[in-house]
Amino acid sequence: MAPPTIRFVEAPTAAANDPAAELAQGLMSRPAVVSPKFFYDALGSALFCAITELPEYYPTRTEAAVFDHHGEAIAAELLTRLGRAFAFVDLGAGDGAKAARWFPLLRPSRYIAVDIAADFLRAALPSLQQRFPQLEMAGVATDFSRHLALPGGLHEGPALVFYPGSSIGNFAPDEALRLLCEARELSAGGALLIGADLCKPPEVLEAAYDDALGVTAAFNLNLLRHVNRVLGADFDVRDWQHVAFFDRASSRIEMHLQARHELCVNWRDRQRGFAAGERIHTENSYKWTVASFEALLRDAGWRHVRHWTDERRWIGVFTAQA
Ligand code: AVI
Repeated sequence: MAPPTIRFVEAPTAAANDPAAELAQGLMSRPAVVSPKFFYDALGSALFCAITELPEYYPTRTEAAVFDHHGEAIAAELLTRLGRAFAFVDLGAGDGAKAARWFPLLRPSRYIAVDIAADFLRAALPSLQQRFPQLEMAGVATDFSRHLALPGGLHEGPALVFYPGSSIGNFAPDEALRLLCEARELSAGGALLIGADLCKPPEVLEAAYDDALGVTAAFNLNLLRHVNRVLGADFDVRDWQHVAFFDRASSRIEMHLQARHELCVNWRDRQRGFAAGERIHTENSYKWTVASFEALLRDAGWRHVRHWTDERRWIGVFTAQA
């Protein structure tokens, strides 16, 4: 029997409609800021993949180990919470590989891959469909960083919302709360499976975001090339330096780009001067405790929160019921 056809939907959000205007506003603010979503052009996505292979960058392999060691227990807990046929909604799906490891254990009735990168989804889903021909699949290209909702008609009944990779850490706590509330509504009485990066010694964190090979520095600097293309700006990456540090008060890694000398950046009919040492804030990566993340989930209305972790307690994998 031929596999079902894959439905693709592009659902632009108001925030994503004018990336040039968003960039110009961020660059003109003081201090200047650029959203981390501008890391992920084709080269940026490849550099992020390289980061996940670095010895210093523990989150990806640690989460994978928690999934490997506790997969069956996690699946049993989720199936108790879900109870009946459900859709598997994969936030930030990429190539769907992280989700696919759960299909044999959870047997969802439908897979909905959600990602900002439409081309990537279109390229990745057909080979996933070949591996799982019984599973109905849909791809939704949308930027859910400001608002998470799916277009109507994609699924009926409950959904499992899957948000791995500790990407929730790239949201400030109030934004994370908003996203988790929206995820609960989207799940329609279903469940959540999410990974969060936990607090650990600052030197471990700072090495993970400022690695010896300079891959994270390249990832951060490459954002300027992406900005040049989107905005028509004239950033020269050689004028800028990667900076990453742990801010204990806000329990977050901050990444910045710091001007090596006084300079001026131009785009269209505008310009922005930077003093030597002035920074552009490009990313926050919040680190949670098990208790603070469980409290966040409960504040977002999730119930029956449980967690699994690794021996060092570096990554938390949480399940919850809507
Ligand atoms: C995607 N996100 C969870 C990564 C993180 O660890 O915050 C992005 C990243 N930034 C620098 N290295 C990795």
